Amino acid sequence: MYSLNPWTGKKIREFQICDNTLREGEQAPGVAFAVNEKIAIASMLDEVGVEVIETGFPAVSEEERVAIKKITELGLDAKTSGLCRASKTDVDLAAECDLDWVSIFVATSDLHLEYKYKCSREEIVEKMVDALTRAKEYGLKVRVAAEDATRTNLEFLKDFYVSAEQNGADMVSIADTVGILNPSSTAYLVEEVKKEISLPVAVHFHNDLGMATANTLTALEHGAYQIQTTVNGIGERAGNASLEEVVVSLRVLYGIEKYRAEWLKEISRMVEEFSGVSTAPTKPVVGNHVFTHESGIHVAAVVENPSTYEPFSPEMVGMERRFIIGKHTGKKALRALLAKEGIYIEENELSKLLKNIKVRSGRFKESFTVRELVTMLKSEKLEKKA
Ligand code: HCA
Ligand code: CU
Repeated sequence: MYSLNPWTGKKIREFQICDNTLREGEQAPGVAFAVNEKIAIASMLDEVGVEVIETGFPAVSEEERVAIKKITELGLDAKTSGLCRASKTDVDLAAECDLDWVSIFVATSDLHLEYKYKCSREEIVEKMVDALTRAKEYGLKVRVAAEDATRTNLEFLKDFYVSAEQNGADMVSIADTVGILNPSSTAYLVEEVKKEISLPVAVHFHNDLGMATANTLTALEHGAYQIQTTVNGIGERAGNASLEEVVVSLRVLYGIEKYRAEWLKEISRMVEEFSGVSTAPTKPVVGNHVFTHESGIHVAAVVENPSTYEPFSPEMVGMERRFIIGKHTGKKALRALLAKEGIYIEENELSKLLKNIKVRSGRFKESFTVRELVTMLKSEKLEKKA
């Protein structure tokens, strides 16, 4: 079974989402989720239907392990995972948390080997194999992730994955740690890795160049199995591929409806509140401007048929459509918006009203929602103030 991109004919075969908000998202500057917040986010991710939840980084603290255990005890449909360095101690700590999966990550690029670890490629492979072996002894499923994979010598990267496969890994993972791939380099790299190994391939994209969502979809088209996301795209620096963008793109571009998109606004709001990281009004899918129309030309058309200027409906993602009346409002749009509220005014009154609105919005940068305008009309405040 696969889904088809109607424009390109590219197919997406079976895949899963691993959401990383609770681990990578928490690495965004200043973010630290309380235990009850982690539980609430995990439960909501389960509602959305992601297949795997990366619950945290067990070695971070005792408190982190308590939070992870509470999540694993919830009995969610989603599988749980936790991040470990390539260290037996990290794996031992993860093994206390009743997780399904561990993600063992280690950097593979010469840059990281020289400046971070100060060790050789061979030593890195050895460390990874030691940690992997330990995790398999605990009966855990293991995803072996190459950090900074996208700046790693390709031959060495392939050897690294082959070692992981030969030593019992269940999945290998490409981390675009500093976000330097674009869709065509993503396609190339995923295909090269898949030529070498038969394990499922995971991908983890950072958004430093704004490519994370596009790369994620491209990786799927080229055979990646697990894609990683975070809610609102929060994560280190510019963050990661965002859950909302990925879920909606899968629906709009490929007709994949296995995730409950109607929870996306709710989970976005929740993560905004708990993380303290606010979402830009222009943020795709969940930003406050995304279903707000002001231009007269647009409003008049949307009143007739919303799909003229909306690629997907606000209801699909738990949002609402809004109309703003201001400098760019036209007479036709204003008449239509008022008619929707049961208000009909004569032509010359309508012209006067529109003139008033334009003067006010030009002078004072004011704009109104339809409800505000109706209230003002009823109390005649608009006339008096202008
Ligand atoms: C990090 C690690 C990681 C790991 C990704 C993964 C990355 O640098 O914090 O689990 O695949 O981006 O390399 O988030
Ligand atoms: Cu990351």
